[in-house]
Amino acid sequence: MRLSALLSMCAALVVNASPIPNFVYTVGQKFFLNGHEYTFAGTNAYWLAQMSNSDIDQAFSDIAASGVTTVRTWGFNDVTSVPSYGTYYQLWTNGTAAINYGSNGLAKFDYVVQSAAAHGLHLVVTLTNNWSDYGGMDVYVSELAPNAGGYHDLFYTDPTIIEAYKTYVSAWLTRYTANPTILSWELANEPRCAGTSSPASSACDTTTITTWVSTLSAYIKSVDPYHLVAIGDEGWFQRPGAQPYPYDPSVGISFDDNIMVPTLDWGTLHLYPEYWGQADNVTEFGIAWIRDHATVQKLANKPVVIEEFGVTIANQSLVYPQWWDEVLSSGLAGDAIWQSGSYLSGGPSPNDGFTYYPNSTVYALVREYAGLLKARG
Ligand SMILES: *[C@@H]1O[C@H](CO)[C@@H](O)[C@H](O)[C@@H]1NC(C)=O
Ligand SMILES: *[C@@H]1O[C@H](CO)[C@@H](O)[C@H](O)[C@H]1NC(C)=O
Ligand SMILES: *[C@@H]1O[C@H](CO)[C@@H](O)[C@H](O)[C@H]1NC(C)=O
Ligand SMILES: *[C@@H]1O[C@H](CO)[C@@H](O)[C@H](O)[C@H]1NC(C)=O
Ligand SMILES: *[C@@H]1O[C@H](CO)[C@@H](O)[C@H](O)[C@H]1NC(C)=O
Repeated sequence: MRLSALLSMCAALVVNASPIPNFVYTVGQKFFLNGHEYTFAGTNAYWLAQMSNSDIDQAFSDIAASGVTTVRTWGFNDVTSVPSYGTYYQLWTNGTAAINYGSNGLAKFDYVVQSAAAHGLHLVVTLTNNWSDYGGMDVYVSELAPNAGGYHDLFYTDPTIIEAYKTYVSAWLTRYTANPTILSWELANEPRCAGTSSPASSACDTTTITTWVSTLSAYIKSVDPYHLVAIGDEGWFQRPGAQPYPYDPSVGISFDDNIMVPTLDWGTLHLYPEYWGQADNVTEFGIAWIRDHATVQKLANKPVVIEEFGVTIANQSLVYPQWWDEVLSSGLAGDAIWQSGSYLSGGPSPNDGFTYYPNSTVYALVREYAGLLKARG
């Protein structure tokens, strides 16, 4: 543990020795851009690439007006047949993937990047999903290891799947290597041993995902040394003793271990207390969750960001300010609320119960707290 902490500090120093102009980089627990502190005040909008170009512009315009600097969005959609509508990046046929470079594929994402830049925003791009929304890990497993028991965690260990994922990731890395609008790549949204439609094998434990994170983040750095890399995980702990479930050694992924991987630049956590057995205690649980990750941020000496959070059962306008206050006072590097909404040409953008729109109380709070985070530094 000590050695890996030391290695990660050395890696940080090497990166910081020559920051690339216009690329966001890290020094210790903070983000920087062109020699100035970069405020990671963010939001999520996974659906951006599914919209028309004018709707993408509208969404980024609303987001920029809320004062945030950073938008997290999906860089994946794996399909097994061509959809009648919408953007996809990889079409699977009988175990072979074809990357879609067309106007409903990576060329569409070019517009997302272009519009983000035009609105002065940076992007965090996540490259696959634990969940089966937009394909994700289970598509790789069913296409490439159809007779191996269907275990979700084959995604992290099967050599053919690892190569296929590297091939996909490299298409993104090479397309955007020189593009500073991308702040960071993320390996996966919410990786865990178990999947939506597939179980975990008995072999999957925390070392499974830590090893995968180590391999894949090193691979990304080898192809694209300019962009930051994070996981995109929920920040689960593996703490001994009687603990609330997100601290409990049952989920199979360890924030304490993963943050020490030298080729990871920053740490991520999510916060959904009502889905994590904490429905009676959403505010207090969230405050403790943020504080405990800020403690690890200091130990690891890397920025840590609460890059998704939400609650539906309580008044968001009362809960979120208490969570943001803890971000500010704990020193946690940044935040990104789940999720931004806009009124678009075809109606409101998707609302999963967490979406805030430009005329809402939460939108005004996003703006206020983005300003407070910038002022804190
Ligand atoms: C992956 O997806 C399914 C969601 O149904 C869950 O069963 C697993 O816990 C897993 N984790 C997530 C969402 O990160
Ligand atoms: C895929 O496999 C099925 C069943 O073997 C076959 O019928 C089909 O032609 C194959 N499709 C392609 C595009 O190879
Ligand atoms: C609520 O969460 C906090 C932080 O985890 C904990 O200290 C407290 O005991 C919890 N309260 C209840 C009633 O569960
Ligand atoms: C939620 O809190 C906000 C801000 O305190 C308040 O304006 C609003 O009326 C509350 N809404 C409900 C439904 O309690
Ligand atoms: C916000 O604007 C939308 C679309 O114009 C409208 O339907 C909604 O009622 C408004 N909500 C509030 C809280 O003003």
